[in-house]
Amino acid sequence: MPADSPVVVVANRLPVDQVTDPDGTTRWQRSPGGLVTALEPFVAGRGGAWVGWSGSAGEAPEPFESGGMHLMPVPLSEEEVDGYYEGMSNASLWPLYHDVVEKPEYHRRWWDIYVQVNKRFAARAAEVAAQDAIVWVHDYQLQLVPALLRQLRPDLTIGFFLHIPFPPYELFTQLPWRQAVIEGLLGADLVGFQRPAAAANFVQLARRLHDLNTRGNVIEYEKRTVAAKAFPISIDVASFDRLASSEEVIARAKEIRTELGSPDKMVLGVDRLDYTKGIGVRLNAFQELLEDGVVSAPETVLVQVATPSRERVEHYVHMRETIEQQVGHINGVYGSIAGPAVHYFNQSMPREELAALYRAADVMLVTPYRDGMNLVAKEYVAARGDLGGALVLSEFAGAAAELKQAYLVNPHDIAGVKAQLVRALRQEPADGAKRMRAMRRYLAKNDLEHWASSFFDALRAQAEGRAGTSA
Ligand code: ADQ
Repeated sequence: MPADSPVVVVANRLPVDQVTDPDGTTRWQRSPGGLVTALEPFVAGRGGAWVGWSGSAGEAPEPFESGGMHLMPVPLSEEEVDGYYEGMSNASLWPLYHDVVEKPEYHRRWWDIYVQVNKRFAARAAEVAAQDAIVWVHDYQLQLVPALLRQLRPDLTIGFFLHIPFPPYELFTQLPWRQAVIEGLLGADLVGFQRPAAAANFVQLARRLHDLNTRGNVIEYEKRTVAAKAFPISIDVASFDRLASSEEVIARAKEIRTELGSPDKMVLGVDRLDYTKGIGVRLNAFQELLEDGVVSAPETVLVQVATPSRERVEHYVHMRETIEQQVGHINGVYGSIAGPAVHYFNQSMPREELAALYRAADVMLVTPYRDGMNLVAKEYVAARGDLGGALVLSEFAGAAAELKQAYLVNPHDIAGVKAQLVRALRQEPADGAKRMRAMRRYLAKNDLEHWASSFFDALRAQAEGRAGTSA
């Protein structure tokens, strides 16, 4: 592949998944995620490239074209998937960056492999980027890429965006390789976060760990400046709204209520099965409300959809067992022949079905202990073109700073969660509609396109500033 891409995205995964058809042939299919939708317009159609892992261990396929983009697969061996992805990324950095909700494990072997894999991603990006190209690196798996890439290609403009929270000094400094990670990020011209507090944490770490001069959100580093700023991610609001208002989805939403036994109230949770998401908080609050007799089943039911995730990481295996035991317990005590109190699905669902569930639910419960943003909360609001429903949202999700009319909760305070859930269940329709309208108005302006273009604009401005200083 020639080194001529003016825009390069570097992310852990490629924007396509390999699928096998019934006749045994394999092909690449565009991944369903929002990131792909957001970035495609900036990359496709102008010779842009995407560097990422294919999702399976072993040799990587040759570079190929898809959806108007050059795709550059990065190979990972079994040992690298174990050390870089499941180990360093998901068992060290993920829990550390989420307020150590689970205890992070630190292993020197994982770190060495993380460094090795980050070098490979940087080398691939350096190969495809045109002179003075813009490179946008994503997320906690690739924090060393900005500096490694700058060493190889000082001509590039490099942006980095972290999708998850960034911890304060007091937590981050647990990391045995804390200086190397900050140095890695300082290779970028612009470092984007979900929340301003995360950007401030990064600036403070650069100042205290590396003794650098900082002015507001700008860090002076090696005769350049690095800006740190919040760019709260969003969803494709209009398309989700359209989907959820389609006749098929509205009909399916009615059908879901009927299939559930026509309950008076339906409460919903939708998450990746992850310990940061606070699924246990919801089950505890709902169980206590049943115990207290404040709600009863099957008049009020909880539907929890939890997509299987990271099933080879030990914390996740244990958490799944605990949740499934609790669901079993609640249904054993409060279910009846008429149906269970909690409908639990350990499945991934198509977008249409998710939209119908959102549309059917009276209350959406989003209770993470810590979450960079939480797109489920935004999807729920986008789906409620009927202005129905109520959102109960953790203060510790990035989305809480934007969806201010939600019923906000502290997930560590079960009494508070119960009280807000009851308020949401009993809200006056007019009050609910007012809250929903305000949140929808905000989201309509702050959609995914807005997120991607603000980041690119800020990155280009940094690049122009750089050119201006060196001229
Ligand atoms: P995630 O931790 O994966 O993302 P989130 O933002 O909630 O969390 O996104 C989950 C996505 O998966 C949503 O689009 C949702 O619809 C989908 N999903 C969840 N359960 C599903 C199911 N059962 N079936 C099908 N789809 C399901 C990370 C960070 C977040 C940040 C995003 C984007 O942890 O804080 O918002 O990146 O930056």
